Amino acid sequence: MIRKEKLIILLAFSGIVIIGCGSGSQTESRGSENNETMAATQPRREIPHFNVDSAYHFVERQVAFGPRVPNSDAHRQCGDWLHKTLNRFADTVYVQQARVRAFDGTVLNIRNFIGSFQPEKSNRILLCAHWDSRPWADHDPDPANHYTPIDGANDGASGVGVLLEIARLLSIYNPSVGVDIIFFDAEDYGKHRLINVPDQDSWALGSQYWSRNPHRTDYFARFGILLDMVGAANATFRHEGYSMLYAPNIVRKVWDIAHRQGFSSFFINTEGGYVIDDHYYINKIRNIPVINIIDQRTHTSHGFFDYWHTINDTMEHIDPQTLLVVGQTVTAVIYLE
Ligand code: AHN
Ligand code: ZN
Repeated sequence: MIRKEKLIILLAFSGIVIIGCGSGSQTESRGSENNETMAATQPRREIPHFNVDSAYHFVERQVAFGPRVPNSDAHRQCGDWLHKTLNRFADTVYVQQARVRAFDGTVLNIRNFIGSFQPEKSNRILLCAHWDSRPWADHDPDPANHYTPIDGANDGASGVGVLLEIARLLSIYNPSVGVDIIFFDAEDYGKHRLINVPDQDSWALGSQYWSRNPHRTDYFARFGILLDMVGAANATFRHEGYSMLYAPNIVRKVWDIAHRQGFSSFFINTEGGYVIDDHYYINKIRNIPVINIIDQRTHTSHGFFDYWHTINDTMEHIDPQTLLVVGQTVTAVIYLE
């Protein structure tokens, strides 16, 4: 029986605080003292069963904090919970803390959480999602809600919930590759639809920061997968534009595996639009081929699910079936490597 020891390393850089370029500090803790999560010693080729009830519960837990808008209490509390939860499962957890400036001048206190599994391996894959939620429901049909923060049950929490369940599986069964799970902050603080300012690089502030300041210098992963909006009923995952531009072979690999699992009605072989999202900056700045598994629709004006950036992006519109097909597909990708 292998019991992981706990060791906490604090790496806080004090000094001049440069807002905008992002001032930061990093905390690293290794190991876990949870008896339930012992790492296996032998790599496992069999694909473990993705527990969708567990994933659903992880989505619920995040939403229960309230809208996870940067600088809010709910955001801080959810961040603390994510840190604690990731620490139960991962071998090493890094917390990257920074201040970044939003499009409207607001200085945001952000944290990116990185959980590493089998950190000694150089053959690695990267999985990520954003954990913040949007401060404004600027696509709500009712203008009275255009400045109301959203729950982000699908837009944010769904991807994190799926990845936490995968983290739990990784704590039990070792795949042959090393895995890093990153929860990015401040993805959804992008320009408000009704505020007339440039929105150049206003989205994905946490991943932009990480791409310029990775948790380990010269960090590399062979490929990465971003999950965004993976919890709505009847989701359709198409070949997103930047994923095809930067990592077409990874798109094919993942869609093939999804089809082999019987999920071809969700993972459709159709061209999607180009979405500026966390994967775009990792591709552009860090040169790691990262794809986006993102629900894209043709019947809405914005190209996303019906409740996108509305106050109705809530728990009641999360469909476990979608969490399952995405979770089981990504699990298969990892354990087939
Ligand atoms: C743009 O609308 C430019 N990007 C959408 C990225 C996003 C927002 N993902 C979730 N919420
Ligand atoms: Zn969003």
